[in-house]
Amino acid sequence: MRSSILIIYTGGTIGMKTDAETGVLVPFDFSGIYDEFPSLKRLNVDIDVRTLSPVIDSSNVAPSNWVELAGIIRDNYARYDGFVVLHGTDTMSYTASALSFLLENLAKPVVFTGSQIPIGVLRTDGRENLITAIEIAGARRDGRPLVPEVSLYFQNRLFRANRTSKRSAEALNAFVSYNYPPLAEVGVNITYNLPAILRPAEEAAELRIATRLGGGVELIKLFPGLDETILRAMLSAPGLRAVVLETYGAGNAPTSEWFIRTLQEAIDRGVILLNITQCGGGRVSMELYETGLRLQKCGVLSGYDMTTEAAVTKLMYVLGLELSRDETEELLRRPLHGEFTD
Ligand code: ASN
Repeated sequence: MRSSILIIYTGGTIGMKTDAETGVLVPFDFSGIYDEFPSLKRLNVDIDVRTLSPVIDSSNVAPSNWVELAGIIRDNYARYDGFVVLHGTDTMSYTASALSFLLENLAKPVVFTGSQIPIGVLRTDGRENLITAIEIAGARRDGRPLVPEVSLYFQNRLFRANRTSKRSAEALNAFVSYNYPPLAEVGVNITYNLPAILRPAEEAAELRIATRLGGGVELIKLFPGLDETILRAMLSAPGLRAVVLETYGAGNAPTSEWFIRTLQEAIDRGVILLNITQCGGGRVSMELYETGLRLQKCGVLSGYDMTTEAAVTKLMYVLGLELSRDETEELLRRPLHGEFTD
């Protein structure tokens, strides 16, 4: 049985090609995808393309784009078996993480990909990324999709999207997932890691999307020498509702009196503090050292082994639900879409 796939092109390097006459980079027209890649006809999929207007470099992506993307997927959900989102690499992990929260009850594949070299340049990595992402989005076994979650495919590996980060502005294997194994590895064959893939709780449940993301989120990365006045100013910013605190190692921070007091005052004013580690790999265990325990005691929440991208977008999603403080914290304490291992 053929699968039908909707490609949503948002912008980024993958959508550029060299103009044969002038030699400059011009946008690639994905609606002519079969002319550019006749070999796609050999895949067992029917492809439609939707191009966002305007297409954007992913540095210009804003939460409103995430809501727009979620809306496109919802509006086309019944008509397609899977979705491929082509996105600039710079903020792809943010968008893909956000979509993992916004798309509630997702039971079909949504595969993000992009490229480091434009698709119309001879040595591009985009061609393989695109073709394999399409194949994965359409892959089924016994009539059911093999990867019914939001994923990110790049350079031979398929990851859970909300576990990824862009790690290189140069390497073609630009994305990492330090704390969760690949959902699939691609060599001569595509080998799926089935036990690692999320299964929808209720396959027949209707796709719902959240359409509001909360503002007032701040990201603070600790470093030796962080100034009291600056930290106090950051934690007193008007409209501040939640902070992702990137701490050291296993969730550790200075024990100095002023530092703890400044955090405590923010928490007492109702600001949520979520502790993640600035190390790429590993997790927050605030009970391990005195330097973590002090944070836990003043009400800082553990982000376990979450990426910065997942922590920021999860906070926006949860704040957008406008729940009580207790309900908000309850959603932050448990993984909603496999974004951390507790
Ligand atoms: N600046 C580009 C973007 O993120 C980078 C890329 O796609 N490789 O849109």
